[in-house]
This record gives sequence, structure tokens and C-alpha cells, in this order.
Amino acid sequence: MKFSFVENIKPSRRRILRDAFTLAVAASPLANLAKAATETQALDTNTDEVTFAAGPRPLVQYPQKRPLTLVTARPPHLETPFSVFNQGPITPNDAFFVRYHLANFPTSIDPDSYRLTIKGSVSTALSPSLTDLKTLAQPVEVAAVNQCSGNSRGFFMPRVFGAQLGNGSMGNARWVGVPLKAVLEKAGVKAGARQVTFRGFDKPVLPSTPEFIKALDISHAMDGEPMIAWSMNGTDLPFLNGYPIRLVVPGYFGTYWVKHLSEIEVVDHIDDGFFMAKGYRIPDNDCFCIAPGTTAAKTQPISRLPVRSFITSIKHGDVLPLKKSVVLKGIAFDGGAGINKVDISIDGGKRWRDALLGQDLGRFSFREWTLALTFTSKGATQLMVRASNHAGETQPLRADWNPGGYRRHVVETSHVTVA
Ligand SMILES: Nc1nc2c(c(=O)[nH]1)N[C@H]1C(S)=C(S)[C@@H](COP(=O)(O)O)O[C@H]1N2
Ligand SMILES: [Mo]
Repeated sequence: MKFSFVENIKPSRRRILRDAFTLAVAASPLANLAKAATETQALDTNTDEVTFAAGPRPLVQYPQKRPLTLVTARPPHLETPFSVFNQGPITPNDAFFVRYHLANFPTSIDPDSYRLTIKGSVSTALSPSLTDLKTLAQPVEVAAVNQCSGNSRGFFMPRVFGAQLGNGSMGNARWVGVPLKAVLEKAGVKAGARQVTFRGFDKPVLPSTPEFIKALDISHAMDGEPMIAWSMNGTDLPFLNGYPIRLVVPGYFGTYWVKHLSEIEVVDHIDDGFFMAKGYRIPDNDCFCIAPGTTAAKTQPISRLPVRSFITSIKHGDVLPLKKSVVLKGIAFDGGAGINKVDISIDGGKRWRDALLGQDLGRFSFREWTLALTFTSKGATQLMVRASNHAGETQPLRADWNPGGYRRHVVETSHVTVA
């Protein structure tokens, strides 16, 4: 299969990326990935509205992906160009964001010799093949949002350390797999089990760098929602999204969605590895937030997605027509209670009106919304979107703050002009 450019790259700006584009996906799954990852060049500048000091971010092309916004190259962190979210509630595989912590990630995995290891506090350790996993229980499907904890970190004020992400480190896909519960039941969880840990095939480059290991409490691991998925939007997982299998934790931030899953261990303690005990923690209080510059008395691992919403059909600086019908469109999502209301303000938050909710693809999915309206006064104004869920949760009008720059969920505001 030959990878081709997409239309939004102007021919004059195209640059050839050597053999990274010509990959025999089936025969040699992404053998050139490492090369692509280190030699990828900027294809074009991104049109996403970013206010970051570093200026516009380049688009880069990786195997099985259309050009995506570059955040970091080593390890790769690529964001979905925001316009993709206006094209439907499901994020196409080739547009889905990519994020790794460790530069030494796998570049090819043989599906035939692949084995998952399940060990620890279980009656029988297992090492199922892909076929074993696919036939272990009735496969289940869920539409669920994978959002990075640091999505939108670049908009934190005051700024925080870490990669300055825009709004493109999220995506919604249909995942098919087997419930984690079914796999753990087959192994037989022993009494006294407290957590289940997950690791993938990626490894640190330096021995001093901690491995990427994530943990779920045993009750969560066994509640039927987390899934070992092999399919995304009807096909194999793209390599960079975790081929051949990844953990899908509906309603939870992407950090738990371990890719290239290699080992599952049932443990009788609370995992104290770096990525649970030090990284990905938020203040342990009602708002998961603190005043900038202060320190949280207590922290806890980040968990569920808060309610979020975006207007996708317009961007900052757009000029909208006066006295003509305009259809505003966007998405809303939450951690699993399900979106039940989206409100729009076109006057900077003074008055709000109900948007029309689109098709319900399930409580973990993006939910589209639309609102037809007519602007009757000229000039600069602010459009705002605020969603609520079935649990009665909504979005704050003022952004709260935490030192990790995690879980941004403020009501988003777009500055536009009516003319
Ligand atoms: N093996 C492995 N899995 C991983 C990570 C990683 O670094 N290695 N990063 C996690 C984080 S923080 C996020 S946000 C998601 C991103 O998923 P994606 O790359 O499929 O978009 O993967 C998660 N799973
Ligand atoms: Mo993440």
C-alpha cells in the first residue's frame, strides 16, 4: 500500500519523505517507522489557532497517518488538526492523535508470534495469542473518547511545564475488543488483589528512565468497562495507536489506554511506579485544582474525563455574516454519564440558548450538536459553548488550575466578528 498526501497540503509545499510513505503495511508492518520518526520534516504550517510563543506548529507525516500537528518528535506526539473534529463524531484512524512517553517504542510487531502475558495474583498465568484473545469471549464494541490528560495544556494561564498541547490530543473511535474482566476471570484473580498493572512493548532509552506502567484498581478492572481492543473504527489499530492491542478505558483519560499491550499483572498492593505515584496526579480536592503557585496538600491519580465541549465550525478571528442564518456546530463529551445539554452564548455569556443534540453514539462518545442562528448586530463578539451531563455536571466559566496542566475543561470562548 502506498501512502499518499491529503488535499490540504499545497503541492508547492510538498516535500518528499523518502520511503516512509511507501510501506507494505501487511508484509512488514511499519518497518520504517523509526526512520520516519527521526527524519520526519515539516510539511506545512498548521492553520490551527495557537497562541503559543513558539509560533505555528508544523504538520508532519507519519506512517498510516495524514499530516498531523507536531508537538514533539522524540518521542512522537502528534495532534489531530482541529478541523477534523468538525467532520463527524468519529475521528478517522489516519487523523487520530499519537502520543508516546518513551523514544524506544516498537516499530513492528509480528501478529503471529505476539503473546500477551497475564500474571501475578492469579490462579493460572496466561499467555494468549491474538487469536486466543479474539475468541476468548464475545467481542464488545464501544464508541469512546481517548483524551490526553494534558490536552489543551498550552492554554493554561499561568503557563505550566510540559509539552504545550493545543486542543488536538483527543479523538473518538469505535473500539472492538474483549472485556478485561473476561481475561482476568479466565486467569482467576486471587483474593487480596488490589490493582492490575499494564505495560506495553515500549522501553526507556536510558536505564534511569522509568518504564511506562499504568494501574487500575481491581474493582475498576473487573467492572466490565475496560477493554483489550484490537480494532478501531472497523480495522486493525493503526500501529501508532497501539497495534496489535491496547487497553481502552472508557471515560478515563488516555494515560490509562496502554498501547502495544505486552503484560498485565494482578498485584496485591497499590502500584508505586513513576507514572502512577509521581506523574499524572492532580490535587485531591473537589475541583482537582489549586491556586497557581501553591502546592496541593494531597494528590491523587487523574481518572475520569470532566465535561468538555467545543465549537468546531468556526475558529478565532472568523468573520460571520450579519442577518443570515449561520449553523454553529460542535462536539461535547464527558466521562460516561452522557451529555444531556449543550448551551451556546453569542454575547460573551450574557444569554444562553439550547443547541440541538446530534445522534447519541453512547455515553462515552463525542456527541455532536448544532444551532442555527442569525446574528442581528454588527461588531466583535464572543461565542461560548457549555455542556452538561446526566450527572448534573457542567463546565466552569473560569479555568481552574493545576501544576500538571491537566484536565482543562473551562467553557471555551471564540472571538469572532459579525460584519
Ligand atoms: N505503550 C504506551 N501506551 C500509552 C502511552 C505510552 O507512552 N506508551 N501513552 C499514553 C497516553 S499519555 C495517551 S494520551 C494515550 C494516547 O493514545 P494514542 O497515541 O493512541 O492517541 O496513550 C497512552 N498509552
Ligand atoms: Mo496523555
